[in-house]
This record gives sequence, C-alpha cells and structure tokens, in this order.
Amino acid sequence: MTYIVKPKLRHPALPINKLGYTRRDYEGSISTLCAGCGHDSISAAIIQAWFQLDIEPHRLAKLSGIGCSSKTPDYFLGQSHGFNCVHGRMPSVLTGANLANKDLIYMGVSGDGDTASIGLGQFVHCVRRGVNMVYITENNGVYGLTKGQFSATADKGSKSKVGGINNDSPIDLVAIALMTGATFVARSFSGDKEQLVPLIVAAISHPGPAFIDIISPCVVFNNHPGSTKAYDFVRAHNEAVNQLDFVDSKAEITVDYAPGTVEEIVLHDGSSLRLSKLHADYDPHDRIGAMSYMQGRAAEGELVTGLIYFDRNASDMHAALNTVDAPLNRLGEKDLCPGAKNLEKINAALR
Ligand SMILES: Cc1ncc(C[n+]2csc(CCOP(=O)(O)OP(=O)(O)O)c2C)c(N)n1
Ligand code: SF4
Ligand SMILES: [Mg+2]
Repeated sequence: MTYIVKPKLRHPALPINKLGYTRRDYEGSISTLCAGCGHDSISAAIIQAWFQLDIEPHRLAKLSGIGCSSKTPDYFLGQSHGFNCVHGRMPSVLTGANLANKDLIYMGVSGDGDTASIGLGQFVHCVRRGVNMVYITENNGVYGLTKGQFSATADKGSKSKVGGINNDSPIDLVAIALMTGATFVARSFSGDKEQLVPLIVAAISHPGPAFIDIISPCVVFNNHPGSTKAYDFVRAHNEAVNQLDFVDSKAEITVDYAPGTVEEIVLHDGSSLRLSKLHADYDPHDRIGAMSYMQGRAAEGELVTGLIYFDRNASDMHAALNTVDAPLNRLGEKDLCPGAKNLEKINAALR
C-alpha cells in the first residue's frame, strides 16, 4: 500500500486540451501495482486517450471486477464515477448502469481471469446485448492478484514460472467478441502505446460494444521464457494488421497513400483517426474474414494486433430496445408508471 498523495503542483507549461485541462486532470491516485506491470502502461494510455478526446472526466463511468487489472480504475480519471464489482460480475452491473443512464460513457476494465474464467458468462451476454461501452481486458494469462495460477487465456503448452505446463486449450477473447456481436474489436499490447492510445480513442467514440484485448505482461508471475504473455514473446510475435493515427482537426492528408489503403474514422468532435492498412489482404469490415485470419495466424504462433473488426453502422442496446431519448434515471413516476387504468388495459390485452 502506498500512502503517498500525488502532489497538486503543476508545471505552468503543461499542454492543455480544448477544455483547458492538462493530462494531470485525467490521472487518478498513485498505483500500488508492481513496478513494470503492463497494467500501469494501460492506465497511462487510457489517461492519454481521454485527454486527447477533450471529454470531461465526470462523463466517464469506470467499472471493474477483482484482480490487479481491476484495481487500475483507481489509477486513472480520479474525477469520474467508479464501481468495483464482485469478481467476474462487472458486465451485468455495467449493463444495468448503462440501461439506467445512457448519458455516461461506460468503460469496463477487467482481467483475463475476471473476464475469461469466472466472468465468461457475464462477458458474452453483455457483448451480445450490444451495450454501448469500451470493454478492456488486461490480459496477462495468469491470476496475478492470487499469485500466478494459469487463467483461461493461457496458451496450451505455456510454462508457468515454477515450470508447470498448461494443458488446457486457451479461450481467445477476440474470437469470442467477434462471435457474440461486438461491433469494434481490437487487440493490442501494453508495451505499444502508439498503437494502444488511438485504439482506445476510437473505442470510446464508437457507438456500440467495443472490445479491446490488451496483452499486458505480469512481471512477477508470467514474464519468463516459455510464457506466451511475456514482453519478449509478444514483441517477437506481434503482427499488426493496420495502424491508427490521431488527427487533431480536419487537416488535409499530406502524405500520399495508395488508393483504398486509408480510411477515416470521424470522432465525436469532428476530429478523426486515420486507419491505414499494413496488410493489403486484411479487411477490418469483414467479420468472418477477420475470424478466419486470426485463427490462421494463431495456428502459426503469431499474435494479430490492431483494429481487427469495425462495423461502420454500429448501434446499441438502447436503439434495439427503442428506449426514450431521456436517460431512464431522469424520468419521474408519471413517465414510468402507466397508471391503474392503463395497466388494466395492458393486462386485458394479454389475457
Ligand atoms: C468470487 C471470487 N472468486 C475468487 C476470488 C479470488 N480472486 C481474486 S482476483 C482473482 C483472479 C484475478 O485474475 P485476473 O482477472 O486475470 O487479474 P490480474 O490480477 O491477473 O490482473 C481471483 C481468482 C475472488 N476474489 N472472488
Ligand atoms: S502481480 Fe503481476 S499483474 Fe499483479 S501488479 Fe504485480 S506484475 Fe502486475
Ligand atoms: Mg490476469
């Protein structure tokens, strides 16, 4: 536990965003994670993404389960709403919160144990219901908080720190997200901030269920030779299919791109991201193609990263349920209760 409080002093020359906030305004408390833990790099990327997006911190509702990864919402956006749920139960709490107040931006932060082991059932239902959220899994292949047992994302044949071999088949969360209807699916690496920040920016702006699987090495229990979630292994096997660049305003494209290789993703304030292809034959709008590409590369031992799938016409659970424009938690009894006479009519129609 650290009891050190972050100093409030700020350098006057710190860059500010369009709201007049510095990056410091998007930080949280000091991290208590191990030095070098991938999860801290992800918190830094989340802070950078929110700063770049010029969104006020109180617009965010951050939810998590239990684990080192699930502790991280305390370390970013200290001025936002937060809820630390029971292990594996965050998705249903997030779904309920989103149903009640669609005005907030929802970010679920979880671990591979929290999502793929105890929380798998919750995760898939949250995705298939089309909840508008950014769901991040900080994937280290182990239960870091409870001292390094293999999680359900650990690859078959990977070696534990004490030499044990994992004999179980892994759950690929990207494949599950694609299968269950996520409209934005990405994979990245905590050690690649250049790739990660624009992916988080794009996911926050996406109007539907956005999932990012982030390989995030646990330096204490899963960063040794024989582990497929170690820094060295991920660096050696990382195959990015595309690259996203943040563009501050609608500036002219000054670089010459080959036709069909660059796509513009417009963000909430009219700024944009440029998606450029690194693999000519990879189409991030083809869900089935994405699944087969991922499986093929995984069989070769490669880890595909980047924006894997993206639906331009995404919508969310509220559109499917045809809810009213106002968030449900702002409605009064008059709007919510049909009254005895109307209720009688409804019941009669059902008899
Ligand atoms: C219902 C319940 N079961 C088990 C636990 C014990 N437990 C706490 S965290 C955790 C696993 C965390 O792993 P992961 O989600 O991958 O997070 P990491 O620590 O690796 O970031 C477990 C099994 C618990 N807290 N609650
Ligand atoms: S035990 Fe592993 S996952 Fe947990 S804080 Fe330490 S390095 Fe990170
Ligand atoms: Mg884990």
